[in-house]
Amino acid sequence: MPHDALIVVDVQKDFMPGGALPVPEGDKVVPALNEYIGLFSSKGLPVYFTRDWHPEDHISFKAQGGLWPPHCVQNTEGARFHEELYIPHDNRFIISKGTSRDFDAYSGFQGTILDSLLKERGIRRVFIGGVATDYCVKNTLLGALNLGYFAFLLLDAIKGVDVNPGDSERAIEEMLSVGAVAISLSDLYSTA
Ligand code: VGL
Ligand code: ZN
Repeated sequence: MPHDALIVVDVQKDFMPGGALPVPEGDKVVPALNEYIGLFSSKGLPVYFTRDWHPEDHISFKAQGGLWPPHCVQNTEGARFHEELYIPHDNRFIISKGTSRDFDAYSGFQGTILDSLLKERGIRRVFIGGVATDYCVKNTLLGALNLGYFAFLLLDAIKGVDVNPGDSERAIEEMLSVGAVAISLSDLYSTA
C-alpha cells in the first residue's frame, strides 16, 4: 500500500558465515529479502538499507571494553552488503549507523535521519527484516513502534546471533508483545 516502506537491517559480510561477527545462517535471509525488495521496488515503494558503519576504534569493540570483535569497520570489505543482496536503482536509501567512536546504535533510527526520511514521505507502516534478530532487527523495530509506525516483522527473513540460547525467540516474543505483527512472503502474495 502507499505509505509502506521496507527496512533491510545490516545484511553485511561481517554478519554472514565466515565474517568477523557471524550470525549463524545469516546468509539464508538473502533470497527472501530479495523477494521483498523486488516486491516493494516494483510498486515504487521505498527500501531503506541500514548498515553498521563503525570507526576502527569503536566503543563496541573488545579492545575498547565492548562486547564484540571488530566488525563492519567503515570502508572495509566486511562492511559491504552481501554480494547477492538486491539493491534497486531507485527509491532506495543507505542508512549508516554506529558511525561515531563513542556511541553504538543497534537501532537504525539512533543517530540517523531514518525517521525524517520516512516522515518526509508520509510512511506509516514499516516492514523489517535482516540481521541480527536479537540486536539490530529488534532495536530497529522497537524504535519504529516508539516513533509511531506500524511495524511488521518479516519472520522468514530474519536470523539471530543467540549469544545466549533462545535470545532470538525471546526477541521475537518481545517484539510481538509490544505490537509488531509477524508476516511471511506468502501473506503478501495472497493479498497482492
Ligand atoms: C549488530 C552486534 C553488533 C547487529 C551490530 O547488526 O545486530 N549486532 N553490532
Ligand atoms: Zn556493530
